[in-house]
Amino acid sequence: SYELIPYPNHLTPRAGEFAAAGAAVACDERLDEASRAVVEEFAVRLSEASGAESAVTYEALPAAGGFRFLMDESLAPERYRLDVTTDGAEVRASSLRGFLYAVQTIKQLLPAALYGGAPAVESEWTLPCVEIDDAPRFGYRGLMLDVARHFFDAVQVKKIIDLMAFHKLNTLHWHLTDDQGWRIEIKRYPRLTEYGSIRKGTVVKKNWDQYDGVPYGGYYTQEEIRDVVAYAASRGITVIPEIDLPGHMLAALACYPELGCTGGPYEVWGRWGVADEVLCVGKEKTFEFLENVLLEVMELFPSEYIHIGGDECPKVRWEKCPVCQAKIRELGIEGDDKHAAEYYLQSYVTARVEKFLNEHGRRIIGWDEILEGELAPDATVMSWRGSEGGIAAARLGHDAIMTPTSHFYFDYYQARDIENEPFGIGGYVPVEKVYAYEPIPDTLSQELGAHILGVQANLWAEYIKTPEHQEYMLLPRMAALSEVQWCDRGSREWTRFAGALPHIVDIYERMGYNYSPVVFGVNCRVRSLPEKKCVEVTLSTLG
Ligand code: NAG
Repeated sequence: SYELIPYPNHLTPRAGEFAAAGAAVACDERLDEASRAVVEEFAVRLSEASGAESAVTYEALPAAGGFRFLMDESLAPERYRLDVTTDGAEVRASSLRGFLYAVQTIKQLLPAALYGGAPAVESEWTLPCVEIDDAPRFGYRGLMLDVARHFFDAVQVKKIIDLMAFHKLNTLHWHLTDDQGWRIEIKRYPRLTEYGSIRKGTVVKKNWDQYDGVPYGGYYTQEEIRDVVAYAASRGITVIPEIDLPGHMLAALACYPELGCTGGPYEVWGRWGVADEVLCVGKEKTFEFLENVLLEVMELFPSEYIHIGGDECPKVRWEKCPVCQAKIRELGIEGDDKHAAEYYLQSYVTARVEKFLNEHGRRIIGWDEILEGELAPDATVMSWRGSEGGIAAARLGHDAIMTPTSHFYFDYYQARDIENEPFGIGGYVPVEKVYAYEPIPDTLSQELGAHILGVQANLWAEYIKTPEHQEYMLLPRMAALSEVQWCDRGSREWTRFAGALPHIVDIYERMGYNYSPVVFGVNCRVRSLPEKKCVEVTLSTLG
């Protein structure tokens, strides 16, 4: 059987097996350095796990036999072909991502012992024969990590990047700034991390009057950021930074109160929710600040897109602020029956920041609030309050990424029995709900549907404090996410997916990740795993 997640879009079963242990690994010398590294890492892993040496060579590619990695420039960058016969396994791809995805598929087809843990016996090191021609449905396959509400260090972020590569995701959206902490070093404004990365205490659960009184902080140096970006790149993953503006900026305001409408004083926030205090956008020095920050951000992140946030920006300060009101008059902004003038003021901010980034060769993504007022000329919309924002954006001829709370807010509970879950923000997004999402609604024509670039899950971290909890919230929902992102409509099938899940969970276990054993809202016993907190329910009885 082919227990693969995400399942390939074209897979033809074949009879027989290829004995992989000790097989030679021959590589086309045209493979670039990054692709070679992926192949070499695989060969080392296979040798270690099987106990038989698989050596990599770059000269004299044999016509058949063993593992053969071939450069095939006719294939699109994310496409790969894998041809396994009883004699050998041949991979064709044209770029790092193609080779990487082929290797992920091969690894999933081998015994889970490849990933560590209890060894398999030598006779088990076989690959089932198969013919695969595979490429993703969507070009944007994202995961967002919130490191502002709780901080996860570079080591943990890399661990999540490995998980993303395992599931063939290609974009990490890094939410680096928020009311509760500024997490990215900006040389020109050292206070942002010296002071703005630390809050005095944190609200206890949802008791809004009770604080733990424990200072909390953390940030990445620019060196660490560069290192994470390079690490992600070597795994085919683009990192998109988010500087959330003009709301969600209390941490920055606490450092530079002159950037607010009231002048402060402000504090790095110790509670959750939406703060009234936002950037004063009537002042030129606010834009000077944003542009200087973004210049350093662009130095660190080579991504085409920069995420500028835009969500949850209350307008109460702007309504009362003489400087903002003067700006509204100066720009000749008027409200209409849909939105007050202050909404158009936010549109002005977004468009102005977009123009600045465009001039530096970058494009913006913003949360769906950027649709309110007037959408900036080239903005991509991230649809989170349902799918409607994405649909509206597509109808306006703009690109969109679907990340509705209903299906992709991985901070929401995945079990019905929340008494036995780690404390969370609320909501209910079980793995089968994630799986059931269709990103392109029938109401969009094929032409407009092409504006839906892909899908992303968001892991907000108000109540997620530890790496274990972070992984628990991601797994196994990330497996379901990966099929929504990768599989064509016709290749997605719950029963087949659920049947492969125990193998994938076995791999999580061996890779040392924490995960939730909950499927269909109840605890599930997963095949071949030690009895943890599991009850006797098998996937087949859940059907
Ligand atoms: C939203 C907020 C986010 C918060 C999350 C919790 C967006 C775009 N904004 O209200 O800051 O952490 O919900 O689920 O999601």
